[in-house]
Amino acid sequence: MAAGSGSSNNFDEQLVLDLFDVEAVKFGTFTLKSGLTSPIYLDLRVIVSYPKLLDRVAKAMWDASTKEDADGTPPATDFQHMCGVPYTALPIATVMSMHHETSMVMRRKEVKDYGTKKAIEGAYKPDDVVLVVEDLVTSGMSVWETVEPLQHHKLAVKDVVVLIDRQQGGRAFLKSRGLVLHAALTITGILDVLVAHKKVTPEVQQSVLDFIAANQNTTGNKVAEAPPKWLAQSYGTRAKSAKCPAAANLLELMERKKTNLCASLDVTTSAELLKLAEEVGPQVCCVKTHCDVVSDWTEATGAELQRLAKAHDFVVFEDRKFADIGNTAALQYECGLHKISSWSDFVNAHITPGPFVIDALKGVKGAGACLLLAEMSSKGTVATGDAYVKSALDMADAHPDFVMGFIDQTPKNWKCAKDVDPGYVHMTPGISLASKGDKVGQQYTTPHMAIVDNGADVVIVGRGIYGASDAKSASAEYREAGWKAYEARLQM
Ligand code: 5BU
Repeated sequence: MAAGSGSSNNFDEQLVLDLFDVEAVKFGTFTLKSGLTSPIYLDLRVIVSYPKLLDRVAKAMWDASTKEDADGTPPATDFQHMCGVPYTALPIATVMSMHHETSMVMRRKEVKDYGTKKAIEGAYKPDDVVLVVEDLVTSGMSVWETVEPLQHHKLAVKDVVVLIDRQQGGRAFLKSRGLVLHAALTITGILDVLVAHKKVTPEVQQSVLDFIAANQNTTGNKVAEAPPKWLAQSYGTRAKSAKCPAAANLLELMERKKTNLCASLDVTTSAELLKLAEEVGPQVCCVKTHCDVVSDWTEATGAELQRLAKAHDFVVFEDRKFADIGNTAALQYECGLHKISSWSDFVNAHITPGPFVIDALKGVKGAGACLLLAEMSSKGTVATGDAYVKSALDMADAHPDFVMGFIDQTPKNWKCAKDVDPGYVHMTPGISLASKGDKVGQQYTTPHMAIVDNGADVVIVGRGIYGASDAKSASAEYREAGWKAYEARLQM
C-alpha cells in the first residue's frame, strides 16, 4: 500500500479504516467555518467515545514523533513534557503520557492573558522542551496559538505531532517558525487506503486532492521566497540608511535601549499621564499621547513629558492624526491649547487630504517629523487595499526627510513590500497579549504576530499597559515579548 508523502514508516491501514468507520473522516459536501465548501470533513472529537481507537491513535502519534518518518524527518528532539492543544488533542496527549510516563503541561484556553502564570498548568522549569500534540494541522495557525504562550513561559518547543496532516501548507508554516511537524497520517495516505478498500471512489479522491491543492496556506512559503529588505536588517543598520532624522534617531534609540515598545498612555489627566510616563519610561522607546483627551493639559504637561523623555531615553509621539487641508493642519499642529509642535517629537497624518498636508506640517515652526497612516487596526476600516498603501508610500517617498515611516498593520504582506525603503519605521497599534478586541471595533494581535508575521518594528500598546493593575511590570512584559520577536525575526 502506498503511503502518502509525509506519512510515517508505520502508516497504519487499519487505523485509517477504523477512523472511517466511526465517521472521524467523512466525504460529501461540507461548509467549513471559513465559508469554504470542502469535499472532506475530519471530526476527530468523536475518538473519545472509542477507547481502543483512542489508544491506537495515541500509539500512532507516539511512533510518528519518536521514529524517523518515511520522508526523512528525524525523530523529535528529546522532550520533558507534552502539551495537547485544547480540546480534541487533550485526551490523546493524556493517553500518550500514560503509556510512556511522560509529563504533560496544559495550556488554559480560556485564560487569554498568557502573561499570567496560570495560563500554563503543570510542573515545569525554564528551557524544558515540550512536544505539542494536536489532532490535525491545516494552516498551522491553531498549533501556533499554543506554541506562542508556551514560549512566552520560557518553554522550548521544537516539534509538533499531529494525527493527520491535511497537507495544506501547515508543515511549511511551522517550519518557517522553527518547528518540525510529525504526522501519523496524511490526507493523501488516507485516500490511498480508502480507495484501495473501495470505501471512496477515485473521483472523490481526485476532488479532495483538487480541494487541497487549491486551498494552501502559503505564508510559510512566502517567507522563504522574498522577504522585504527591512525584516533582515537590525534597527541599528537601518538607522544609518534612514533619510528622516527622526527615524534615524528612533531606530538608534531602539537598538541602544533594546526596546521596540511604544506605550500609548490614553489617560485623561496630566497627573495620570506623567505618573505612567515615569513608570513605563525605562521600558519604552516611545510614549504616545492623545493630548486632546487630557482634561487639564497645560504647557507644563508637555514640558514635563519632554523632561521625562530625556531622563528615560524615549521619544514622544502625539497621535493627532491630522486629516484637514494643509493650512488647518498646520494651525492644529502649532497653535491652540496644546501647541503640539512645541513638545512632541513627531506626529501622524491621514493621507486622505493628499500630499499638501505633509508640506504644511513640515512648514510649522519646531516641526519634528510625521508618520503616515497606511493601515488602521479598527474593524471595517475603509483605508485598505494595495492602492491606498501605494498612495501612502508615494507620499512618503516625496518627503523622505520629514516622513519617518508608517502606522500600519501588515507591511510585510504589502504587494510593494520588497521595494519599501528600510529607513522607514513601521509602528503598529492594536497589540495585546490578553485580548482579541474590544466592543468598539479595535482588533488586537500579539507582539510576535505583529513583528514576525506582519513586519512591524514598533508595537504600540495602550490598555494592555495603562489598564493593567501594575503598568510597570506590564510594560516590562510587553517589552520582553516585542524584543524577543525582533530577535527571532533577525534569525529567520
Ligand atoms: P489600545 O488600548 O492598545 O487599544 O490603544 C491603541 C492606541 O493606538 C490608541 O491610542 C488608538 O487611538 C491608537 N490607534 C489604534 O489603536 N489603531 C489605529 O489604527 C491607529 C491608532 Br492609527
